[in-house]
Amino acid sequence: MTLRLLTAGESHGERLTVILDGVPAGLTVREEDLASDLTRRQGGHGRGGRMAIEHDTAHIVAGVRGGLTLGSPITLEIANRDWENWRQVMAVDADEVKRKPITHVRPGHADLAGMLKYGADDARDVLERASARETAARVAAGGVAKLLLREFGMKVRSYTRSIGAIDAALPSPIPWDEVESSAVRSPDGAAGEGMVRAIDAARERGDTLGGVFTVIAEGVPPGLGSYRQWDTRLDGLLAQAIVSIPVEGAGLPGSQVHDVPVYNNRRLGHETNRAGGLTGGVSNGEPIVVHGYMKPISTLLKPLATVDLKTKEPARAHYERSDICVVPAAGVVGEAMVALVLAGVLLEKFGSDSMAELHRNVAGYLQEMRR
Ligand code: EPS
Repeated sequence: MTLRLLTAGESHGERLTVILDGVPAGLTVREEDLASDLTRRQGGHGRGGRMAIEHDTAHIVAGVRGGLTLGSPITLEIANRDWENWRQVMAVDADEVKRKPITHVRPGHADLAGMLKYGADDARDVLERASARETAARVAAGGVAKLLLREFGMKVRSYTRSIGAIDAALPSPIPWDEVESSAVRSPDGAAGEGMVRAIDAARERGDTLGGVFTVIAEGVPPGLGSYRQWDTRLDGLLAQAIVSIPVEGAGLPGSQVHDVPVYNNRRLGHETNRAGGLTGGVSNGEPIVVHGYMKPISTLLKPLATVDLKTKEPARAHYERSDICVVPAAGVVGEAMVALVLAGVLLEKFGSDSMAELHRNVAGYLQEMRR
């Protein structure tokens, strides 16, 4: 991969660290450009107590000088404010660490599989890294990818399509301002209110809710990704980043599914965009549409049944604190992952060390296409 992302950090450790390798030299990146997505990720009705503690900001520690990227790996750090309350539990030093093993593994979480895999006897050793807290690091990196894509007129946005059993009606065009002011990032006000009520009802029951979010990338030029190999297809890369790209027409005949090409204003396009901007694993110039399906959070206020791994007796799953629903936040994470994948395939196609070179290559390609 041309653009590589590595993250490190435990949920209650000192900080999250991000290394984004492969960004060309000469891209303007400022800490404040990464702030708003980190704040958006923390929001949404249904979040738990942790988000009242954290105030996620990305501190740039490498790869940028005088406001411009150097072409070297970009390193970002996000502090975990909650670490102050976990210093002993998470201490690096053997003399300082305070252990209180968690053995009541949570159904649906990585707890049990991770303990078996690593031979751990404390689920804390697994859940700290498996926690969705790591998505803050992805959103910070995605912020850099979005800055790169913005230079070429690409925009990556998302909305909540459903939470629990409540589906949003999808107005066209999507009212993006309303999405951002909605408590659940819904494009449909009435459904949004229903989603808030559903989350409150789940909270009352001690339960959690999942849902579906949709990420839309606009301004994507045709020709990104490739059908050359199975692992170069853009739909496959996006699926890996988001898990699910449902092809909604799977149950319909071809005559009702495929998008008819049209030539308008010296530009080739399509009458419809049922394929979600991807044909043969390659961007086709229409907006790219990705739906992410999110299961409900595994930590339930009213814990599910489990087994105590120490006594092997039936038990109630571990509960510390949790969110009720994070689908609105998941959309923001989805944007970050889509932006990272698109920035990766853009760099792969137009491979360059500097932004000036990249701009020249993209402009030359687009000009050639219009002939
Ligand atoms: C998260 C931080 C976590 C959880 C959530 C995501 O904070 P804490 O565990 O301290 O409450 O709110 O993680 C999970 C729901 C999970 O199952 O791992 C965050 O920053 O998004």
